[in-house]
Amino acid sequence: MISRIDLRGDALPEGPALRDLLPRADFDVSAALEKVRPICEAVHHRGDAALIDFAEKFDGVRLTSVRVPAEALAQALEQLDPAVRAALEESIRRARVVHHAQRRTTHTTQVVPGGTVTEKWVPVERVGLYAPGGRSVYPSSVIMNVVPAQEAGVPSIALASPAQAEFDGLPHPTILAACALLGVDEVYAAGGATAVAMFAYGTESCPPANMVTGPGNIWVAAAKRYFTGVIGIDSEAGPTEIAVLADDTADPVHVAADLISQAEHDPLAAAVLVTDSVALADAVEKELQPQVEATKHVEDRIRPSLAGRQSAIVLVDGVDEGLRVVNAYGAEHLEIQTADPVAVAERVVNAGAIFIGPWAPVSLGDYAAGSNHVLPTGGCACHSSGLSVQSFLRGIHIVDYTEDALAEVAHHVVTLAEAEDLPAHGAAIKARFGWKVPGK
Ligand code: HSO
Ligand code: ZN
Repeated sequence: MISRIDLRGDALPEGPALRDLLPRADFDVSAALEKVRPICEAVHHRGDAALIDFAEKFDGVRLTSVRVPAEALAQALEQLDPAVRAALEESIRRARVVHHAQRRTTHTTQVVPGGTVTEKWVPVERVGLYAPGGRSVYPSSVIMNVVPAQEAGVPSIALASPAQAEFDGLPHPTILAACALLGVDEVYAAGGATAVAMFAYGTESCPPANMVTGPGNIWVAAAKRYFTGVIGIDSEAGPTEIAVLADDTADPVHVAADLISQAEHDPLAAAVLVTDSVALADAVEKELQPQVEATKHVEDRIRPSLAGRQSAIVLVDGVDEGLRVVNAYGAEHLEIQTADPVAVAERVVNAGAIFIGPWAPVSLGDYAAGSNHVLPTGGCACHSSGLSVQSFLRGIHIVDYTEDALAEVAHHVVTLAEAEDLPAHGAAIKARFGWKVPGK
């Protein structure tokens, strides 16, 4: 059901060569780019009419309005199962505590007497959040997008999610209910690339946004790439990934359950166990069988995910080598199930989020740890972070120098301007001092 990659014995190769030995799904966003181009152009030129036509084509329902009426949000909340409501509220509460603590304060640095640089943090003015429909209807992802935006102080937050034929063209009711719980009242029935284009260009019913965030399939990722440089995006989220770094102290029942938990998302989801214990590898493999058979999404997602080239059990000589492997891989989620998980986690430099020991499974982080579950996939953890308050803020430097402070450094500025053959830059300094450069 899951392949093995045996990296024991020989010394592990460095950097990219090591990464090439590790499993990873193909997620070719550039190929999808050509397909989303006409969709984005249609939304640009025909606005709401294009959104309505695409909803009919892709979601099989003719919309009367792209904007979700307020009554539909209120009704979805009223009809929400009380247990689900309580769980969502707890998830929101915990996410709020963590993201509230991420807020940044204005900071002034005195560079020289009379010369300061202040960095002030300003939220993006308007963001469009995307919540997928179809296979993945995740109110938890609504929370993970909305809470950091709210804690960052974003004044205008809108959300889009695909129209659902079985709900008369409204987005899924649990998505609507989550929006209502979070106080998001601007919601649109738009899916995939059409939703990203709606936010990027704006339409008759939806004003344009400065930034689009949220998970989605390859079409959402391609649309985000299409608009890169035009609007802000979070990341091009690919299929979810779990890596578990474990030694012989790990419980194979837990490890198998955690691997399956993320394989459940998608046939392309990746589940990778890195271990120095053949006994654990054997036990996990044995344990996968009954657990997979006992769960729900077996044939369409879990089996293809575990059997896919993106999943594997990787055997290594020791925890040190395991660390090199997981750092080369840069997993979206990394569980450490070793004798001393805290010390091991300190040596991890590439991961979207790290889950320590036996009592912090990825599922906890998906719903209710307080951490964010929108995390970099596909190795992007080597250069990017998950969604946070910071994602929705811009830092603006405010430069404030007195005449004396400028005079003190004027000759250096003029020298550098001359060295770069930009005399007008130097002239802007000279003009202030009667064309004579102090100190030169
Ligand atoms: N594991 C997914 C998030 C999610 N899980 C939503 C359940 N619902 C990516 O981090
Ligand atoms: Zn998940």
